[in-house]
Amino acid sequence: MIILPKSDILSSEITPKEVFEDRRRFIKQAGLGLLATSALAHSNLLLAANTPHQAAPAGYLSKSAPTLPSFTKTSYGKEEKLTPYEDVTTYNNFYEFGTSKSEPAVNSKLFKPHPWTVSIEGEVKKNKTIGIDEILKLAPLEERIYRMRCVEGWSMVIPWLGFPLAQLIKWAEPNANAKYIEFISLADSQQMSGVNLPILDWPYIEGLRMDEAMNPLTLMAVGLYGEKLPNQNGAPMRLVVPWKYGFKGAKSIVKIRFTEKMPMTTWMKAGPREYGFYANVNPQVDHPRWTQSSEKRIGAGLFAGRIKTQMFNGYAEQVGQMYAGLDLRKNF
Ligand SMILES: Nc1nc2c(c(=O)[nH]1)N[C@H]1C(S)=C(S)[C@@H](COP(=O)(O)O)O[C@H]1N2
Ligand SMILES: [Mo]
Repeated sequence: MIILPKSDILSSEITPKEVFEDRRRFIKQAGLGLLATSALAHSNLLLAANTPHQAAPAGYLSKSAPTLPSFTKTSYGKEEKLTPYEDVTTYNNFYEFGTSKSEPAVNSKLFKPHPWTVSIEGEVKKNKTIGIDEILKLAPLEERIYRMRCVEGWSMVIPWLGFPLAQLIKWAEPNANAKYIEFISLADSQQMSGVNLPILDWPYIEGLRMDEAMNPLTLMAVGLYGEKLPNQNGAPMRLVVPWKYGFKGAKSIVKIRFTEKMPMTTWMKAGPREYGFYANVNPQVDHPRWTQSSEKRIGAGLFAGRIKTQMFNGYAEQVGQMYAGLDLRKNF
């Protein structure tokens, strides 16, 4: 009989999960986690400066996950230099998995985005549910390269894979009362450590006006860089609205609700003076804590200067007419 020395047993195997999680939190609070994460973020920047294009690593798809159908390339964003894969997948905002940029990639490793069901409710012909595999068959997948501008003043260029949200709305059959659409993210305290903390009023909720939702630019993304969405980017399905600040793009969506009234979103609740419903990228309307006139392009290299932020993030031609007559200072 072989007797294992004590050190061969992982603490995660012998310690109840809660205690194990608590310990990790303690390590973080002691500053060790902080040190490690800032070092990681720093090395990513260096890496980005020297690596023009980094493909998604081979063997990236997990065996149990659905593989994505083939997709067509579109002409969107061909002129833009892509943000390296490494940055897109390690510099994230996904508070359900922690509030620092590097935490989501680490803390979402065991997250299970399959099987996955999305429920459709509110102002619809009838409530229904649809599985992620069926969603993938609703419409042909396209690659769309979009700029993404976070309200915090940084931006990326990401090659998303997805389909126009309009296709899913058509399937959902909203009724004539539907003026707005609400997107609700998963809030699973078992899988998402951040949900146990009062960081935001969970679940994460975002919304769009119906015409914004139907705009051909609005994408339901299921992948990036030619592969299925990494967990930290909102697997298996997240919203992408390229002319709005990044927080409009709700991740890991489990529910879509059509409403007559403008939905109250999570960020509006958290800070009504700081976050409005529209959240259109606008270099002329500053956030109380950040200038919106310029942005830092992530992965552009350590010495790259800030670049000018464009009205509607550069998509004014495609979306500007939807806001004719709306005071964009009041409706920020
Ligand atoms: N459910 C959920 N969705 C979310 C967030 C979040 O914390 N939770 N963060 C938002 C913010 S602030 C941004 S900038 C983008 C970041 O997307 P990315 O990590 O894929 O770049 O996701 C948005 N969607
Ligand atoms: Mo953001």
